[in-house]
Amino acid sequence: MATLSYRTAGESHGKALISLVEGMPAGVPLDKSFIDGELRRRQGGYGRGGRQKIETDAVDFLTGVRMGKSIGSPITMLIPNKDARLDDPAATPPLNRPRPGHADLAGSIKWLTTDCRETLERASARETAARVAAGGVARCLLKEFGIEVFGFVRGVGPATSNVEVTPDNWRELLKARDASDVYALDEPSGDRMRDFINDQKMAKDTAGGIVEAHVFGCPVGIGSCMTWDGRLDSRIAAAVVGIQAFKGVEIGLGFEAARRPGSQVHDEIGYDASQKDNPSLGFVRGTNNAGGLEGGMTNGKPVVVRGAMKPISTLGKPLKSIDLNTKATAEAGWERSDISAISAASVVMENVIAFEIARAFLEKFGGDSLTEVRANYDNFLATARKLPL
Ligand code: EPS
Repeated sequence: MATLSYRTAGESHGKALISLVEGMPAGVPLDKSFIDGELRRRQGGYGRGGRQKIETDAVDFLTGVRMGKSIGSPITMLIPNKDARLDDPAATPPLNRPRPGHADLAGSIKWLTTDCRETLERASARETAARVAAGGVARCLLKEFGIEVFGFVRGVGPATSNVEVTPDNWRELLKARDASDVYALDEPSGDRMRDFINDQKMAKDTAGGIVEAHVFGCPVGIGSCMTWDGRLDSRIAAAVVGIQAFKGVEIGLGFEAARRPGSQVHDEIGYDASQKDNPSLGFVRGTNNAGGLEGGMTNGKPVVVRGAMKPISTLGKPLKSIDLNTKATAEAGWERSDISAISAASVVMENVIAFEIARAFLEKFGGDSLTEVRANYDNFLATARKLPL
């Protein structure tokens, strides 16, 4: 049985994006309307550029699915690009003036060219549509076990929301997020975020921000402390900083934990027999500063992750750069882009995290079919409830 994994292919203005997911057990209902809904949300958000008016992203399942369910074979999804023009040199002209912050300079030197075009076509965040599709497939599995993921925008520039997210209020907050064009949780902070984006637009500048995701319903014990790359927090961190333009990741209290004494960081442990049938097995905590992960394993509390996205590197008022052909000082190149893609980034982050949760989930409970996975899951929880054995 293959480990759950995915690959993407495709350029921003090539024919299509492709997402290839391997290792999904047979029998998992794959909800195309849910996955397409996530792709639509990724296209949305306040401050986006003209590209999203051209595209209507949706997946076409090419392989691995029969009658709406996985059959255990590799799953391929195609997302066509309407704005395909990669082979037209007039429509995708060379870009010789690298944008500070983009992959342009490093990529051009690496591939021994002075045309940044080929690097930027693959480096573009358009590729995140394929990651969202892979995450969407993973979430179809997680949903079978009551595991749900909620992502939103915590802040844009200096505008931040202080709304607390809990297992009891997140469904209400999801409605607020879906009513917000910046994907914020409350209107006053959403207004401030929008104002900051507007200010950057007026100044021909760009905005970054902080996105947050909460994963509810994880059983205790997925991930492992046995190897550095088996730790679920190390995988989540890699998946998050692997998103285009992400520069930082925090789990639970994150960097704040380093500033406090231990007594104000660690989540005291209790037991509540009335909750023993939950995936948390009844082990309760008054706080969740660990963000649901201890020793690289889920501890029964929600997994909480924040990611920092830098501002988009294509500026309407370009920064100083050079012409790679002459080495003379020049303004950086300009391509159609976004003022802010932070709302889209929240959708990408929640989906790449979902994929890592699903991967670790199948490492613990894996089987060739959903029926086998369910038996393994139920058996583990039933046995853990009997402790001490
Ligand atoms: C994006 C598509 C791109 C950009 C943006 C994100 O489309 P285009 O280059 O045709 O306008 O809008 O990409 C970047 C911010 C970047 O730096 O490449 C998308 O679909 O998310």
